[in-house]
Amino acid sequence: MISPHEGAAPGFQVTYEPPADGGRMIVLTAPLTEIIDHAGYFIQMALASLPIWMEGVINRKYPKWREVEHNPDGSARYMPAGVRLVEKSLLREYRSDDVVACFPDDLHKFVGPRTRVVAVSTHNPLGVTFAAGVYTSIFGSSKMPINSHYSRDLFAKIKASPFRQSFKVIVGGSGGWQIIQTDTYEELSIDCVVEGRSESLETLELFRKAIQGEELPRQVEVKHPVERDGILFPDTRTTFGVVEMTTGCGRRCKFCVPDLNPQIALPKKKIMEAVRANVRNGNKQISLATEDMFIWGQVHTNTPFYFPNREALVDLYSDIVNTPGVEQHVLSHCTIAPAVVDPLLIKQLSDLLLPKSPIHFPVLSSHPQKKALAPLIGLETGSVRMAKQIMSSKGVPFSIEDWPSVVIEGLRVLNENNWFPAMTLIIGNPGETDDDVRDTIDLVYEIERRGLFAFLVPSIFTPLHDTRMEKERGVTQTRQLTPLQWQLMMKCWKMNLRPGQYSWWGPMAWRVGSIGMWLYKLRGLNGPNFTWPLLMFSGAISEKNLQRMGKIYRGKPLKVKTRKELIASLKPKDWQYLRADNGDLPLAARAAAV
Ligand code: B12
Ligand code: SF4
Repeated sequence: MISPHEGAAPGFQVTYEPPADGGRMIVLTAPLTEIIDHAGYFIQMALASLPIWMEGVINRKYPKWREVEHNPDGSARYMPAGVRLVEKSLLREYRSDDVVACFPDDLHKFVGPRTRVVAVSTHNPLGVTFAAGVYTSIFGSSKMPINSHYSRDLFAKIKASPFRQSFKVIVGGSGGWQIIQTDTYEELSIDCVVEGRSESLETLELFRKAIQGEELPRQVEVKHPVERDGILFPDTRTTFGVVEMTTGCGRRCKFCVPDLNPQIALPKKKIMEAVRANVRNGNKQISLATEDMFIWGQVHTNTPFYFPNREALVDLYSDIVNTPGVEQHVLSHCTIAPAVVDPLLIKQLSDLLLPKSPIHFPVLSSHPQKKALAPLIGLETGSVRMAKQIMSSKGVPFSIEDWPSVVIEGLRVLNENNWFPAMTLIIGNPGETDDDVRDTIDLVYEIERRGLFAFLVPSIFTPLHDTRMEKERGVTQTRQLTPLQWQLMMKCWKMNLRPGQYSWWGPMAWRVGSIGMWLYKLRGLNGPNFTWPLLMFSGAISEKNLQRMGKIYRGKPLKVKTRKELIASLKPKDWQYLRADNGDLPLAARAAAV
């Protein structure tokens, strides 16, 4: 029996048998809340966004969420794609019995006197990123979303290992920067944070040093492969069947992290091999990770990447959903302008993808089984002034002046084809004025007025590490939000609940629930600016009356360009890239096409 390491946190006073074989030399893991893949994407997003005191809500909805599957040797059956690639990268140099990927609760089975590195992959360990931080801060205790609690729990387990002195802890993944920025190395017992991809030879060098017991730098930045062949693919099962489709984006939004990576469309052959590997290892679901699925097939071709390659996309997705064993397929991220550029592409993708979508929106979908597609799309702002400053190419080939029209027209095309995206909005951008917020409120009301639907996810501006807005400061706490910013936030959530309110008890439950919650906790936390928007959200007083009382701003109708007008606004040099079968071509373009 062995006791915990001296610096271990209280509560980790467990003793256990060390692994009989001395443990593995390199042990890979991730927080449990980032590994689980049943119940779909939404459970992880909820775990990232709700505070730990609301864990009971998740437990009630998904009583089995902590149950995971093991391989016969006790290692993890599935792991986030990031962990799988670290594993794959290391297996270029180390033997497979030197490396293991395991669940946090199984660390003691693999960490022993032979262990030299425990490597942790994290997506969002401290919850200080956009959307995640904001909701926990609305509900209080902003520093402890459920995911963050489980991340800390993982680090505490590692810290408590009786073998802690003989191994190094290396952290990587898209959330590593949160450790650097909050300087939580000591607290979490982390030796080094790696920023960048595991494929890099510098990452291998770091592991070599750690294995030799050399001191590691606190922070290492490693290079991203610039060639598509430099990216590795998993040949074991990944969480949610995530397989990378592209890296980078190309639209150059100033606040964006993934756009800093090179724009690469990964080879179909390798994507398909990774899909089949997932299926072979028991996965029934697949999701292609991308910032914008629509650039795949159009990167570094003679056509600008923002005119999607319809045939290539349809061919790729067709092969994926028709792979024997793939029962479910979920979309990840995309942009909205391609829906305006090529509505027929959206239709063809719907025909292919809806049958395998696990998402059902009974009230919204016109599909016979009420299936829907719900990619994540950035709306960010309805203010053209703001959009010009932070994301001037977001809507290309259309001018950013037309951004509100691109959003409305794009959403119309998507909704008609049963795509009901989750759309993110940023509140409190640096320099955001009341007029900017009013413009965004106008757009949100226009969405409502036209009967369109998107699940609107407002978040508070977070200056993300390394981006061109890293040094900028916006709103930092919910208490600083203005009445208009609060109203925008609560209006989005009110609209999100529309499809859930088609029961006689629904609206009443919300009214009573939200007012009760306000009285109990939220009034003190979020300050006086929150009160009227919350009353609007609850529906206790009608929006008309609240406007009459001067308490809220009800958006004014927007003049929105039709698809035909948007297409007509393109430069003549872009006409050659438009598909005639979508219609709406300007006369001169039609003549040129003959
Ligand atoms: C798929 C995805 C999801 C899925 C699945 C996540 C999962 N657990 O598998 C879902 C929808 C659930 C999700 C949820 C969230 N996500 Co997400 N997601 C992605 C996406 C599109 C792909 C991630 C992926 O698997 N990439 C492929 C793998 C191979 O890349 P990787 O993990 O970065 O790993 C590489 C390197 O980081 C490195 N590496 C990774 N781990 C390690 C470890 C070590 C030791 C080393 C050395 C290197 C290393 O090597 C790998 C390559 O070789 C990314 C965007 C992107 N393109 O990365 C956003 C992204 C990671 N998500 C993001 C966010 C914000 C979230 C949420 C907080 C959103 C929310 N509010 O709900 C939640 C958090 C969930 C949680 N549990 O905490 C942000 C992260 C921002 C940040 N941390 O600063 C990103 C970058 C999106 C964005 N545009 O900003 N996400
Ligand atoms: S469109 Fe999305 S992924 Fe592309 S640069 Fe903008 S925020 Fe980043």
